[in-house]
Amino acid sequence: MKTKISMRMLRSSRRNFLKAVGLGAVAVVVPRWMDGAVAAKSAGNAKPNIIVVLVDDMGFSDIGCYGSEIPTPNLDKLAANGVRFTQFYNTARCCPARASLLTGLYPHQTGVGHMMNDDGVPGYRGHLNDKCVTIAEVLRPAGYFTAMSGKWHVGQDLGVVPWERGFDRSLNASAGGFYFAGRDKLFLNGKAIADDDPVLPKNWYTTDLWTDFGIKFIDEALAAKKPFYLHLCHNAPHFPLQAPQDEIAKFRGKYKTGWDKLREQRHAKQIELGIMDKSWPMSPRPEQVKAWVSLTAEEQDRFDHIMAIYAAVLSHMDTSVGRLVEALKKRGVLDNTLIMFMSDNGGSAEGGPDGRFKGEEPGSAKSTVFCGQSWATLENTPLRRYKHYSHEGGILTPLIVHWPEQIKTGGELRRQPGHLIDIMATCVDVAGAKYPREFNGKPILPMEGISLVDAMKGGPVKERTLFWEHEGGAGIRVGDWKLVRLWLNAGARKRGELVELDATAWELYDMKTDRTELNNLAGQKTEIVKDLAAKWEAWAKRAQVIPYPVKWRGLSAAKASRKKKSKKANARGANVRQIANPGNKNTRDE
Ligand SMILES: [Ca+2]
Repeated sequence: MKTKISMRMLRSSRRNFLKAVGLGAVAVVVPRWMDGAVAAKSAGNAKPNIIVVLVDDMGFSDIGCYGSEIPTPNLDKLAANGVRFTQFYNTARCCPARASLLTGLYPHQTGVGHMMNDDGVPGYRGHLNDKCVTIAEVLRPAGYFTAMSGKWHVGQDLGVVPWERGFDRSLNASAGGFYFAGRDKLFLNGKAIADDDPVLPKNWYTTDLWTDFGIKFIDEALAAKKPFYLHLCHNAPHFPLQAPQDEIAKFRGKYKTGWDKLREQRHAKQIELGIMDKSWPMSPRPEQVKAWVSLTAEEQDRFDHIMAIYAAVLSHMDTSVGRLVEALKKRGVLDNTLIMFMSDNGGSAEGGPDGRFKGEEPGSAKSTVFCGQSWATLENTPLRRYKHYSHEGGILTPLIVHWPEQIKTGGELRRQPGHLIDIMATCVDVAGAKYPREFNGKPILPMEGISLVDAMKGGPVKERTLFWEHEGGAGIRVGDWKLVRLWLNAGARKRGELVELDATAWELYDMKTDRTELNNLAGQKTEIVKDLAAKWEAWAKRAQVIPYPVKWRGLSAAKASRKKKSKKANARGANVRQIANPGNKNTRDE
């Protein structure tokens, strides 16, 4: 009955709509973009196209419209004509973030709780399982042409590939971490192709390659007269950082200002833009990161060169976004295309405080350059911590949303919290698609996220609880309360980023007054800590976060390290835990 009424209201667009969906008299879900006034305007138009542009290891403050000095005019333009979210979250690491984005579930529910190793327990199989569906698998039956280009990283080596998970077209690599030929195998629509295959441009650079094929696939969609979903996953700006030498040269010398001053500059710009509140102080420079002025001229030059390469990688990525937007405009489909731009995790401290600067001609295919912790501290201004962690520096990303037909209030900020799990629900909403209960005869878990369409337009989002877990590090957010812990975080310990004795304890922060997580209230608000910790524990069980893999090498190493630290702490009579950590008991069984 509801459907009938809706369809009567939408009489003028009914025929086109049904034609587009490829359905006859079957009951359909009416997409909300056709509601009321929108329906009149959209009558006769095609369904909206959707593009997700995902970048890799980019920090919260790295683009101009979020405070950076790196020129990103094309992204800034999208922001000026669209909206920017100030509290949009990812899941702190490449594989889990991609799994979550593609499926609308928490990563562990899809089997990708960590990276691409099959660790034998449901949350850690190293590939997307059969309890989830990808956005492509959901939008294809709704009439969409589905395409992806770039880094896949949800289990190709274990047999989970884009062309079998809903994508009509794909040019992809199994993982990322490369910019030039010779580093990883490419697959075009399921077929492995040589780096010099004639179908590819000569001397390709991944950022351009993914965009070029994205545009090519869009052309195929338009020729097929279908709306499209494009999943465009850049390698940029993940290490090893590589970019054309003339572009690197443009930034050489500019980073001799150093991370201390640049952090202050970015922070001031964020306050001016309204991205950050001036009452939230900047997180202090971590003790592992040296004061810029204490470095020798030679050290400063080396660091300047590293950051010049990073800036060139990012700036090139921005140019490619500009080319994509221009291509949409030329084809007359920009206004009816929802573009969402985000990063899979925060700036990366991998490589340690010094980063890495090895090989011939830094920035070339023969070099290995990592920003490292010192520059990552700038990338995540003004937040604490990095990729891997559930503190804001690890999980907060810019989200730029551009959709001229629907978002008319260009340049505004959206302060409602959102998460990668929301992208599936948003796509389902925008496309008028139906999220399945079963797929290929297998029951599918319900979506965890909510549509952000109302939030994009300035409306509220339903209050809900958001959760994080990665390598034992964890977080939960309810309203403005955020409980977060470092705990085992095996990789981080190995890299020497964690110096805290008391890494097992939960920390509690009020996100309204303390976005930079500097005032830990766990000792004062013990009831809230207890309540949120119990909620986290219940989620961890429900979402396959636990049991942790018995032989998970990271956890084993961390456990050993934790025991060692514990012993030392006890010898000194220190109180190792503020509260009992319910997660611990699950690893005692190892
Ligand atoms: Ca990443």
